[in-house]
Amino acid sequence: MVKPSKPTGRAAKTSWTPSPARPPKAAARPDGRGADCAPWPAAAFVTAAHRLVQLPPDEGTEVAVAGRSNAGKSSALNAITGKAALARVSKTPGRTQQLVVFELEPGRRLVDLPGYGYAAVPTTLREHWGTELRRYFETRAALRGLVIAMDIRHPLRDGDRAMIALAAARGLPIHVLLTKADKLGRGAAGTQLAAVRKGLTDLVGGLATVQLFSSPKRTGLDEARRRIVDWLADDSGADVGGGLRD
Ligand SMILES: Nc1nc2c(ncn2[C@@H]2O[C@H](COP(=O)(O)OP(=O)(O)OP(=O)(O)O)[C@@H](O)[C@H]2O)c(=O)[nH]1
Ligand SMILES: [Mg+2]
Repeated sequence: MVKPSKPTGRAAKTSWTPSPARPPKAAARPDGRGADCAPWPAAAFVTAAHRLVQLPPDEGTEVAVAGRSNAGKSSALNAITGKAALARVSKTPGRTQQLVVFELEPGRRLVDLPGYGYAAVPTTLREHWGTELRRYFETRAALRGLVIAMDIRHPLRDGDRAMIALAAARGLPIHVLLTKADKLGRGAAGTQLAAVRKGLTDLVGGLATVQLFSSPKRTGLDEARRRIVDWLADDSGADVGGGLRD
């Protein structure tokens, strides 16, 4: 067996050379396409709105994020923005019952919609959000797309379908994150991904896309970020009923 020789001569003078086995970390890129970079270093909470009139002015662009209670929406928001404490993660379902607005950069927002499907939310509050969300989708000119977090083990429930219908009624693109993908094996996750893709195609044709996602394993971050970056960059005007009037 040949022993590795000690560094001598010229090689010994070199204090450090990068090992080809461990390439340097990818630099952060503003478009979210880096290996594991946060594309919005200044992402910050703006407001929690109980009514649409409390939202920031309907200018710039925004992406709505929806999901059943406990689907992993807040965890996904934190992972995608690279800010561990941006949205509140809870073990108690049904905590987020407001429109929570985060600004990623000036004029580019994420809007965390109230979680649905949680029985303990009072009926009056549920009705309130039924009405407000419908108006939000019908009138919000800045809205460019809808991200829906669905637990990979329980996808496409009634609430998810209702959200999809709201977005599709306006021709808004939809991107589904199959969250908690780490809870299934690779094969089962792939099977579920294919089934949901088929279900979405049956519902809204080419309007919806879907991917695997896991917050703790950081699976699917780049794909999710890319989708959001692309939507937020769309500065074309939206064809809606003229913004909020009250
Ligand atoms: N294993 C696993 N657990 C997750 C994942 N995402 C979220 N969780 C856990 O699921 C629970 C709910 O996560 P949240 O991110 O608070 O879910 P949410 O959809 O925002 O819930 P509400 O706002 O209460 O409706 C927490 O205990 C998280 O740690 C994931 O990708 N994998
Ligand atoms: Mg939440």
